[in-house]
Amino acid sequence: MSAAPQFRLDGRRALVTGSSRGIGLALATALAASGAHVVLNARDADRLEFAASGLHAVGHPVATAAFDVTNESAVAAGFASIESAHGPIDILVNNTGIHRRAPLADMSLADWNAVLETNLTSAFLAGRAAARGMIARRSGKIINICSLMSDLARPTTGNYAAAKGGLRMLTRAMCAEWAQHHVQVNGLAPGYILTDLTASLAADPKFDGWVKARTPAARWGTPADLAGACVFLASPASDFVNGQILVVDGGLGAVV
Ligand code: NAP
Ligand code: GCO
Repeated sequence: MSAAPQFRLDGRRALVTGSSRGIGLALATALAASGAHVVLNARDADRLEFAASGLHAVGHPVATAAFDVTNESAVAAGFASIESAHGPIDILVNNTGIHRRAPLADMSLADWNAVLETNLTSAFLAGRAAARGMIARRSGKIINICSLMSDLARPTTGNYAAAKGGLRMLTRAMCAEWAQHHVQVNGLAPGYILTDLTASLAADPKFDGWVKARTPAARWGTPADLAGACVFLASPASDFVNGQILVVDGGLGAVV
C-alpha cells in the first residue's frame, strides 16, 4: 500500500550528510523509498560507495558526494557539484555527528572543537549553502539531527550536549529567518540508537542495562525507528511545521 500523497517525495532531491552508515543511511533509505532522489555524503569515499551499492541493489539509484562537512570550501564545492549534476537540493538532512567523550575538566580543546565543528558548525555551513537556493525557489526542507542531549546531559558528554543544545537553537534561528520563504526547518531528536557511535556503550552490560531501564520502551532504538519521522519532516505533510524538535526516544525524555 503506497503512502498518502502528502507523505510522498517523488521529484524531490535530498542530501543526507553523514549517510554512509548508521542513522544517516537509514534516513537516506527512507527518503529514497518515499520517492526522493537521494545523494549520500560522508568523508570515506569507499564506505560511501559501498553504502550506495547496497541501495542500488534494492532499487534505489542514489548518488554520492564525498566531502567533509566541517570544511567551508568543501561544503561550497560539494553543493555546487551536487546541484550541477542532479539539480537543486529540496531536502537537506544535517545528520553528521561525532562523539569525543571525556570529563570537561580533562577535555582537550581539540576534542571540544572537533565535536562542535562536526555536530553544530557543519549544520550552519550546509544549511547556509542549501538555504540560498531554497529561499530563491521559495521551497525547501531542512532537518537537523539533534539528540535527547539537546536537552539532557550526562558526565563525559559536555562537548556533545553543548553542540546538540546549540543545534536546537540553530533550528529555531533558521526557522525565524527562513519560514517566511516557505523553507521549513525542524529538528529530529533520537534517543539511544544502536549504531557505531554507541557501540561501545551498548557493549557495556551496565550501560546497556541503564538504557533499557531508563527508556520506557525498555529497549535501544534502531536507525529504522527514525525513518517515519524523517519522511514526515521532509514531506508536504509538514508544510506548516516550523522550528520544532520531533523527539524519537522511546519515551526517555518524558520521564524521570
Ligand atoms: P555514526 O554511525 O558514527 O555515523 C556517522 C556518519 O557521519 C558516518 O557516515 C561518517 O562517515 C559521517 N561523518 C563523520 N564526520 C563527518 C564529516 N566531518 N563530514 C562528513 N561526514 C562525516 O553515527 P550515528 O549514530 O549514525 O549518528 C548520526 C547522527 O545522529 C549524529 O548527528 C548523532 O549525533 C546523532 N544521534 C545519534 C544517536 C545514537 O544514539 N546513535 C542519538 C541521537 C543523535 P565518515 O566517517 O566516512 O565521514
Ligand atoms: C552517550 C550517547 C548519546 C547518544 C545520543 C543520545 O554518550 O550518552 O552517545 O550521546 O549518542 O546522543 O540521544
